[in-house]
Amino acid sequence: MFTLYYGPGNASLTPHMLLEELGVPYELRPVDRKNGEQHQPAFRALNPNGLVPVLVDGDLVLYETAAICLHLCDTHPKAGLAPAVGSAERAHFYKWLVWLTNTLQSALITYFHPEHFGPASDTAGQASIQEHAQVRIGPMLDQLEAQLQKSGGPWILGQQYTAVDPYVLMLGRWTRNFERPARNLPLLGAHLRRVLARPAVQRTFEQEELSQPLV
Ligand SMILES: N[C@@H](CCC(=O)N[C@@H](CS)C(=O)NCC(=O)O)C(=O)O
Repeated sequence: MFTLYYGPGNASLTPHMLLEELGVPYELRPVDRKNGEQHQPAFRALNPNGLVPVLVDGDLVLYETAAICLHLCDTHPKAGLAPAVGSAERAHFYKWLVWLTNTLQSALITYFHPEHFGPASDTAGQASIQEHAQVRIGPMLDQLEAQLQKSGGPWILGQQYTAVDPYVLMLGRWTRNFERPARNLPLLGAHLRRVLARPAVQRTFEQEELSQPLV
């Protein structure tokens, strides 16, 4: 039995979508971020970074979204949420998963947490950090658009739906209030809607009570 520590729409959304996709038993444990539960000793004992998600699988306590995705793929190989180990497709799968977590997600965190990069009291400075983050993120979304063109879709890697697809939906969703959101790119927007239409994803969004616009 898995336990997923989560916050609605947070980085935990991808592991949650994967758990629903796998159809395995799991328990959801909300983290009260508004009241700083992520900084309390009990949570820090699970993740010393004070960040969600955390996945507990028996004696295993795991943090970092991409690591959780890989663990879920590895423990459920028949679900086909990752290409075969050793294949070129698997190598590209690793590349996209790592790029999503350390490049696009990281740039999005700059946008959502400008106070990590300059004094919160400097309103103009904070706005400038956010503006620059949006400018940096634009070409990253273009890369996803180009990959869908190259792979021919319907999924990021082509014919196989893998863990990178819900990851792209989660991060694409985070751009929903941008001047140029992910949904406005033709192939990427269609991809987000395809992922969103999956029954497992619909169930996840309902459970997290995510409101419109969904992407
Ligand atoms: N690299 C981490 C980042 C996770 C992350 O940034 N989580 C955010 C929510 S989306 C969080 O828990 N923030 C708590 C805080 O900033 O205090 C991962 O992917 O697991």
